[in-house]
Parts: sequence; C-alpha cells; structure tokens
Amino acid sequence: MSTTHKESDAYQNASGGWGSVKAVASILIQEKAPVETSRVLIHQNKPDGFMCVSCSWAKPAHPHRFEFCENGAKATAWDLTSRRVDPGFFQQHTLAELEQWHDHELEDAGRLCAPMRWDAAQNKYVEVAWEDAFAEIGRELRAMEPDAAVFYTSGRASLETAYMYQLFARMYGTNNLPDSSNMCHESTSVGLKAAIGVGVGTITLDDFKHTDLMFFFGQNVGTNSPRMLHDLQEARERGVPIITFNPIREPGLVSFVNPQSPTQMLKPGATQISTQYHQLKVGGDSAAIVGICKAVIEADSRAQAEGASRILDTAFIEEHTTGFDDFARYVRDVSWEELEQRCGLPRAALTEAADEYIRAKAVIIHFGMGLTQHRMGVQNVRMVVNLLLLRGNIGKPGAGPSPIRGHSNVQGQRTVGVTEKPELAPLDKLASQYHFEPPRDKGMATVDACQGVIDGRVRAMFQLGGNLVRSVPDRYAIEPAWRKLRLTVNIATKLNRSHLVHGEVSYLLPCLSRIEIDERMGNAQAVAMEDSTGCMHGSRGVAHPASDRLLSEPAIVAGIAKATLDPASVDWDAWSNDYALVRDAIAETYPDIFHDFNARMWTPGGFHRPLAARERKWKTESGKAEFMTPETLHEDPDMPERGPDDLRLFTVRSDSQFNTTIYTLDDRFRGVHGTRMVILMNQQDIERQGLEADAEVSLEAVSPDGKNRRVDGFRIMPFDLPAGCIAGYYPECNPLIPLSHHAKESKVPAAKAIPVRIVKARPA
Ligand SMILES: Nc1nc2c(c(=O)[nH]1)N[C@H]1C(S)=C(S)[C@@H](COP(=O)(O)OP(=O)(O)OC[C@H]3O[C@@H](n4cnc5c(=O)[nH]c(N)nc54)[C@H](O)[C@@H]3O)O[C@H]1N2
Ligand SMILES: Nc1nc2c(c(=O)[nH]1)N[C@H]1C(S)=C(S)[C@@H](COP(=O)(O)OP(=O)(O)OC[C@H]3O[C@@H](n4cnc5c(=O)[nH]c(N)nc54)[C@H](O)[C@@H]3O)O[C@H]1N2
Ligand SMILES: [Mo]
Repeated sequence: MSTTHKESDAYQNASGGWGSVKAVASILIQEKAPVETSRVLIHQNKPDGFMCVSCSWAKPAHPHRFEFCENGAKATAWDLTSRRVDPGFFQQHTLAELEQWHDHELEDAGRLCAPMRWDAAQNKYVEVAWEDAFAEIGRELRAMEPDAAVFYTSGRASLETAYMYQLFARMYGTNNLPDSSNMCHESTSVGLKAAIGVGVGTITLDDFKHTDLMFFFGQNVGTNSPRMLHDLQEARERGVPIITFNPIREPGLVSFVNPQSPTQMLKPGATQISTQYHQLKVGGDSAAIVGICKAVIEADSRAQAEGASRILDTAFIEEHTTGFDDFARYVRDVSWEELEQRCGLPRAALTEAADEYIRAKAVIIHFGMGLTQHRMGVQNVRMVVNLLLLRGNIGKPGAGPSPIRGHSNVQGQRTVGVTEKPELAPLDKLASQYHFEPPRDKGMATVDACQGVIDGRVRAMFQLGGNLVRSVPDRYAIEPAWRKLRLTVNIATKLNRSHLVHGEVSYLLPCLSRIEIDERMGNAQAVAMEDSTGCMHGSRGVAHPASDRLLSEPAIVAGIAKATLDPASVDWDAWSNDYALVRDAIAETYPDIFHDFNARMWTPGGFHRPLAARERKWKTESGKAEFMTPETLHEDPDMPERGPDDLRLFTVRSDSQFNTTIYTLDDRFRGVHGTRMVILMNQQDIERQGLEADAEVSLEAVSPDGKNRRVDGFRIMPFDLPAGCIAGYYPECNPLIPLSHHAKESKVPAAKAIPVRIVKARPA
C-alpha cells in the first residue's frame, strides 16, 4: 500500500531558495564564463531576448526581472562556456581514446568550433571546408534510396530550421522524420488527438489565474520545468490545492522558495506545493485515475438518489462527448481491490483526491514522462481526459489537460511538419507550394529507425541535435549497428557519444546556439519557437558566437539541401540569409496558425495557435470528445506475471542534467553526490533481496527475447519508494530497455517500467 514517507539523506530543503542561487553561481564559475553569462541571463525569456534552450515552459508577457531558473541558467552557461573543442583538440585525441571518456567529460570539453570529417587512416576528426562537407553529403545522399536515410531532430531547433529540414527530407523523397517527441510526449500527441481532436495541451498561462485545482501526474516540475514553480506558487497563494501522483516525493513538488523574491529568501518557511501527495506504484496511473473516476461516479449516483444536484456535468457529457456509458459501466464494475492492487494506493487516497476534484469548478491536469513512457502510455493520457470530461473540465477558463513538453521547441517542430506520419503533414499544400510530389508512405519513428539501423535497412543517419546512441533503448545492439552505417551527419553544439560511434563517412557539423548572435549578410537574424502552451515566441541571440567557423542551423540545412536536390522551387540561399522569408513560407503553408508571422512573433508573451478543443470543437472521428474504456489496468500487458524477485525500474533525470547532457554527477534534490550509478530502492525490498545500503549490484533485464541486457557497477541507496519499484538514472540504464518495450500506438520507449532483476556482485 502507499509507502509512508521517510526522508533518506535526500534534500531537506525546498526547491528554489539559496541552494538554487548557489548552484547557479557555481555553474557559472565551472564554465568560466561569469561575466558574459550574467549579462546574457538578463535577456533570457524576455521579449526581444532569446528563449531559453532548456525546457519548453510558457514565457509570460510581463516577465520577472530574472525570467530564468537554476536549470535554465545552467543550460545557458553550458552553451556559453569558454572551453573549445577546436580542430587542435581532435588532432590530440583519436576517437578510440575519446570513446573512453565519460559523457560528462565529452560535453564538458567545450563548444565545437569547425566542421569536421572523420579520417579513417588516423581515426580522428579533421577539419574540412563547409562547401566540401555539403558537397560530399549531397553526393552520398543522391547515391542512396531516400528511404534508407533518416532525418532525426532533437526538439531544440527553431521553427524555421525544422520547417526547412522537413521540406528538404520530403523533397529528397522520404518521410523518415522522427524526432525526440517519439521518445517523449508522442503518447500525448496520439492520445489527445484521438480524445479531443488536438494533439497538444489546451491550457494557457492565463488559466493559472482561473483554476481552482491542479493535478500532477508523473512530472517533476522542480527539476524539469522550474520556471513553472512561479505560476504554481501564485496559485497556491490563492489557496488552489495541488494533488500529486508520483512514486517519489520530489522536493520540487513538495515545497518551493522563490530565489528571486528577496523577501521570501529572508523569511523562513516555504510555499507548500502539493496539498496531497500520493506515492503510487510505477505504471499505476490508469488504475489510480479510474479509481478517482469511480469515486466521482459513485458520488454522483448518491447525489442523484438523494435528489441533490448532480456531480457529473451531464449537460456537457450529453452535448460534447461519446463513450460515457461504456466507460461508466466499466468503472462501476471494476473492484476497489483490483484498483488498489494495480496502483498500490488505498481506496481512501483515491477518494480523497476525488473529493477535492468534486469541489473544484475548474481543474488543470499537468503530466509528463511518468504517464507517457509506459507500455500503456497512450491509455494513461486517455484516462486523464476521461477524468477531465466527467465535469466538463476542457474548453473553459482554468481547466484542461497540460502535458509539460520537454525540449524547448519539440512541440513546434511537429507543428511545422517534422513528423514521420504523412497524415499529420500538409503534403498537398507542400506539393502545390513547391511543385513536387511529396512521398506518401509512412516514415520511421525513432524506434523504427533504430530497428532499421540494426537490420541494415537504414544507411544514413542525420541528427539535428541529439545523442541517439545514448538516448534510445538497447544500447548493446545499437552501438555496433550504428558503426555499420554508410553515412552519419551530426549537427551539434557539443561533442557527444553519438559523434564517436559513426558511419563510414561521417561529419560533425557545429552550429550556433540560439543564445548567440546570428548574423547573415550583415543582418542579425531571429528565430521562433512554440512553448508547451501552444504559444509562439521570437528569439534573438545576444552572445558572441563561440567560433567564427560556426554556421547557423538554417544555413547548414540549406547547404545540405542545395547540394543534394536538383535546382528546385526553393531558393535555399535566400532562405538561409533571411529567415523572415522562411517565416513567410511557413505562414503560407499554415495560414491559420502563422498568418502575419513576422509581425506577430514579437508580441509580448507570444501568440497562440488556434486550438479547436479550447472552443469545445472536437476534431475527432466522432466529432465529439471521446471517453475511452481502458483496455487493461495492468502496467504491462505482455508481462502480467512477475517472478518473486522481479522489480520495475523507472529511469529519472537528475537536477544536474539535460537529457544526455550531464552537467555534474550530483543530484542535489535526491541527495545523490558524485555518482550517477545508484539504484534507489525501498528498505523492505533491500532486506527481502538480502542486500544492504551501498551494496554493489548489477541490473539484468527480464525480457522475453532472452537477450543479455545487463549493466554493472550500481550501488544500492535506500529511498522512500513503493515496494517493487526501483529508480535509476537515464541514460545509464538505457541498455536495459528492449527496443520492443515501448508504448502501444505511440512507440515511446517504456522507460518508466522496465522489468529487471538485481544481481549481486560476486565478492572480490
Ligand atoms: N533540467 C532539466 N530539464 C529538463 C530535462 C532535463 O533532462 N533536465 N529534460 C527535458 C525533457 S526532453 C523532458 S521530456 C522533460 C521531462 O520532464 P518530466 O516529464 O518531469 O520527466 P522525468 O524526469 O523523466 O520523470 C518525471 C517524473 O515521473 C515520475 N514517475 C516515474 N514513473 C512514474 C509513474 O509510473 N507514474 C507517475 N505518476 N510518475 C512516475 C518520476 O518519479 C519523476 O518525478 O523535461 C525537460 N526539461
Ligand atoms: N531511459 C530513458 N531514456 C530516455 C528518456 C528517459 O526519461 N529515460 N527520455 C527520452 C526523452 S524525453 C528525450 S527528449 C530523449 C532526448 O534524446 P536526444 O534528443 O537524443 O538527446 P539530447 O540529450 O537532448 O541531445 C543532446 C545533444 O544535442 C546537441 N545540442 C544541444 N544544443 C543544440 C543546438 O542548439 N543545436 C543542435 N543542432 N544541437 C544541439 C548537443 O550536441 C548535445 O550533446 O531521450 C529519451 N530517452
Ligand atoms: Mo523529452
């Protein structure tokens, strides 16, 4: 049942606060860029400044003086480091040598400075001229079947770059356009699209002023979207309750001190964030939400019997939804015992949450990777919608689903056509706008592309940002397969493992960070992105570029496109010299969203894309918002039976990383220092497995295909977690995830419930 909370030596203080100020100062010093960086930080997330390269949380029209958080400051300092990985660095280090470096050391070596080509004779990267790089990449691509090439995007590149990239891939002849969303919120995009007709959240920052209850399912705000803490704090000061479902008591969801409010910093005591905190079992969310729905529907039946006013919003359900009767029947039939067993929480916890839900008139549900990275990830998202629909909590002020996206423009890249799903791209429009016949076949999502690399079907891998050999599952199969690729092209700011595990022909093309001034033909360029709330913002770099041999991402994409495609209806040079022209083209493709793009991008607080669901117009198959009856409440229908020693591993991010970028080896909030090779485990599980704190162990995947997936060298750390669930860090644990262990329908790797077993280290 629900674990009682006992602090390990984890962080005892609120998130934010002095700890956060200290952490910002120390990262500035670590990166040796204090003066420039502190000047630059003033412009972070400000109208006419640059949009933070860290998370995708909304940027307000009236920003705070310092509109950034500890992690945003770290991300900025990381890009503006004074360290350089220049051609001389590569002369000193062979790739064989660099392969021995830790991920942290690779990126910490500094910013890439010049375009590089892998030289087989020396096993080194050597400098090339940009034009020669483009020409050879073009030749390679022209000699290949288009569907053998994959064009991955990590969610950081701007709307302009993303639009150019997808157009280039399609003109070349493929829909192989996977992006980081495939490992992230794709379960949301699929689930929300089917349920309410739009694949994105429906709330805006304004809704925080009107809401009277918020939920958090599987999102760690203090680490992954800390600027949002301001909005939560303001809501808490109005007395808005917050209910959290998370197997770990994350300090950022428990309490908060605003480091930018001098009065708060001086006063003892922090704002309590979560008013209810439920430590459910990993993968227990569908069951927990069905439990809340059951309590709501039962309360409604009682109200009806007593002649009191209804609890369900029956008018809304009648007019706007389908599938309610089936769902309600399912909910009435499922037993409390089953729900308790599946989510690991007592009925009382679920009814306590339901009581609060019933009292509230406008409810927002925030959610993150804890819901999406599961075999039943899409269903989890559908259950969020079910709960909202019961009381008409979509399409009114202060209410709606709020998926908190990851990378700062991951949502926007999808909006402008980066997708492997042809039905989501405006192919007819592109055909008429650019006079070509776009490919109509389904492209590869990220896990398909990885399978394609393993099978040999994929011959070329482009990464516009990202570090796939680290971020995807099944590393032991992936790395050797990656080395058999014909062509690998990495457009990146910093060196990472994926640049070392390369194809026969391999290029490392360094780009500007968007924090940097991007001048083309003497004119400073700006770019735009979409935040988690569907709002577009302009962004203008303010720092000096790390090297004069860098090109911007749009210029690199244009260079490759021009060298690959026949002279066509796109003037790539003109686009790469004036991004306003790209925005005009985007506006022509998507007039509803992007009309007058160049003028509107500087609207303080950004401009919102129209979202039909916000107006209660449902672009679904039935034309209504759709309730979904769950298929199963089992977290992993393929593996219903567990052995007595089997555990479920969920992978988490530390306070000091951005995905595969590891800033330091500490996780201040969880009390982990100097190492990431720890397994967090409940004390009873430790004893039951005959282990003790600090014991050295290996983890072994329990997988049906019988392949050996094992990672050595972990230490056990007692932690307050539900029984049977253990936690470890991403990406260190990724070799344990079978590629096939991904969400049904969305294919998001199920990184939050990996079946594993602990193997004790043999005594030396
Ligand atoms: N500083 C920093 N910021 C980031 C990132 C980063 O790495 N560092 N990454 C960015 C990206 S790309 C993304 S996608 C987001 C990710 O941000 P989040 O969505 O917050 O993702 P995670 O940190 O992976 O996990 C979130 C939470 O889910 C909980 N959890 C795990 N399993 C379950 C479960 O079964 N049920 C429930 N209810 N909870 C569960 C974990 O304990 C954790 O607190 O952050 C973005 N922002
Ligand atoms: N086990 C497990 N696996 C996971 C997850 C998990 O929670 N658990 N999370 C998944 C999620 S949510 C995501 S989003 C993926 C992320 O996976 P990826 O997209 O593959 O990885 P990132 O770590 O975000 O990419 C980091 C690299 O991007 C490059 N980069 C940084 N800034 C820029 C820029 O401005 N331009 C360009 N061109 N390059 C840049 C740098 O070289 C850096 O090394 O990982 C997924 N994998
Ligand atoms: Mo993500």
